[in-house]
This record gives sequence, structure tokens and C-alpha cells, in this order.
Amino acid sequence: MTDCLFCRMVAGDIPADVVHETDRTLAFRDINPQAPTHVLVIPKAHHRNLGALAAADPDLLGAVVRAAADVARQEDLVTDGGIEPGYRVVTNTGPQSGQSVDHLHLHVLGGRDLRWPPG
Ligand code: D5M
Repeated sequence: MTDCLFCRMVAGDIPADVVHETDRTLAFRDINPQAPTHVLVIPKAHHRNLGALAAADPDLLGAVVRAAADVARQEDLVTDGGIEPGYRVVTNTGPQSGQSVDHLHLHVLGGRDLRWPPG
């Protein structure tokens, strides 16, 4: 059995609060939300970070980004074709960024004013 937390969520071994799913992507609410909307979007296949997925499967990377945009619309973070109220997509890579799960995930954050730069 894999020891990757997100692979186990894809497999259904660990529960996930799923908000969006395609044949190759899964999106679920973060267990420790940092904003009123905080959703993680992942490829179902295991890739450890953005660079690894970009190198291995750019089409899948596109699917993950499209899924993040779909989640933002679904969560009312943007009106159709618009930019209001807005949201942020971020992905951490490596220990200095704070990456804690080595399976690529895009954080989709919104529902409050987001500070810049992030901490
Ligand atoms: O983000 C990893 C994120 O994964 C972090 O925000 C918590 C979240 N997490 C950890 N376990 C779970 C479960 N079981 N469900 C939902 N969300 C979870 P990183 O950028 O790697 O620090």
C-alpha cells in the first residue's frame, strides 16, 4: 500500500470532502483551512511537485489548472468570465516553502482579503 496521503485519498482509503472530480483530477477541502474557501486540487496520478508534473505530463498539468479554475467558479470566487471577488492559487515545493505532502497540490484560496506577500 502506498504511504502517500493523497494517493490514499484518491483510492478512497482515507475520506476526503470532495468538491470537484474529473477522470484525472480530484479537488477536496483542506483539513486546516486558511480562508473561507480552501480547496486542494491534485492530479490523481502521483507526481511530487509542479516541476515533476510539468516534465512528465504537461497535459495533466493543464487539467489540474483547469480544475482549479473550475473550483474557483464553483465556489463563487469569480463571476462567469469575470475577476470578482478573486482568489489565489498557490503550490509549495520543498521544505523551505512548507510543503508537507509530497503529492502535487494546488491550494485554491478565497473568500477573504488575501495579504501579499504571503508569509
Ligand atoms: O499543504 C498540505 C495541505 O494538506 C495542508 O494545508 C493540510 C492538508 N491536509 C493534510 N491532510 C489532509 C486531509 N486528510 N484532508 C484534507 N487536507 C489535508 P502543503 O502545501 O504541503 O503544506
